Amino acid sequence: NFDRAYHDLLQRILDEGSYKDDRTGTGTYSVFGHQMRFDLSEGFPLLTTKKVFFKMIATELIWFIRGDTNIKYLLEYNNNIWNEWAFKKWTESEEYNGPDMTDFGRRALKDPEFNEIYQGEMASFKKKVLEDDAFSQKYGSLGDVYGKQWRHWVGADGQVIDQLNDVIEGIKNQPDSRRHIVTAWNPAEIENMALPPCHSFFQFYVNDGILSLQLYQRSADVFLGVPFNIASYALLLHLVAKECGLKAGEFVHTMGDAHIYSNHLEAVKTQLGRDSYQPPQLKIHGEQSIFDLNFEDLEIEHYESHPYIKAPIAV
Ligand code: DHF
Ligand code: TMP
Repeated sequence: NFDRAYHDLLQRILDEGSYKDDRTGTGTYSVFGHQMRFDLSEGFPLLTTKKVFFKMIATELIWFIRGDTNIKYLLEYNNNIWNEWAFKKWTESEEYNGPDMTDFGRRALKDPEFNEIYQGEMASFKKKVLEDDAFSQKYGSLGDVYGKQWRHWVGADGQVIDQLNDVIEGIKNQPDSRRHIVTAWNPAEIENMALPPCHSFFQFYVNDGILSLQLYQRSADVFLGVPFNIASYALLLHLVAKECGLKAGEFVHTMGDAHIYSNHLEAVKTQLGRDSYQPPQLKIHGEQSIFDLNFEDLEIEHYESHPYIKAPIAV
């Protein structure tokens, strides 16, 4: 049962987690080192004890696969999950001359008057990214994040490495290899990223016609980020398995700093009080390659869930 593994992690952090301050100034309870396993033959691991939006997960993954790092693509699907980190770069730039947006994430939570102003600035930022090409090229970009590293890793001599394509060729041609790896953690380019990769490194494993994937996630926001990360990598495993003519096996989710933000505790307790439903099923329509996939080719069937639980994201 997929929700069980997730609830066990939430409960473990509540029982054993130690409190510490963090970069965002919010404070977290955390454990270091945790692993969950999801056998995809049992269904698709979209959590059922709160509603999780598959469309956001799928459009974000397709955006990574396209090698895109600009939020414009996400905004075209009304996907707002990366806005704050592009907005931060914009408001810290020399060209920005609107109201002071220092520490906007935390201020918007405690100051209603500031929140109004922030919402207005964010709305005009989104509009400009969608409508003004020159602006979006400059300020819609998150820098050298996932899509860049997966598809266009630049080596020391300027050679461009397509890690995702290479790993797929590797799985097809030498399934027994122990080198089926994609890494987003490029130390030389961390400083050019809006946020250093959280889901940083993954490896595939083939046995008996079954493909498995293990992810190393260095930092895990267990209430908001992790439900997305589980579904995203489960979807990636399905897509790569299909591409290689293999069956999707296990998604192994290994985490470093697994934390619950102090302002998510109430939400976590609500979720822990709920019983799970049967997991939904993923349908991939058509026979196109993983590199030509559109959101419209994907479908989640029989998704029954408890209601959405809203919680603030730490920026
Ligand atoms: N920062 C932090 N502090 N936690 C994160 O999980 C995180 N994730 C990022 C970027 N920075 C982050 C990228 N992924 C949401 C989910 C994943 C995600 C970013 C945001 C999120 O806000 N989810 C909400 C609403 C989603 C929606 O807009 O519909 C949720 O309740 O799941
Ligand atoms: P950090 O860079 O200081 O670790 O902050 C990143 C935060 O974002 C941290 O709470 C983990 C969270 N996060 C996820 O949990 N999953 C994700 O996919 C992303 C992008 C971030």
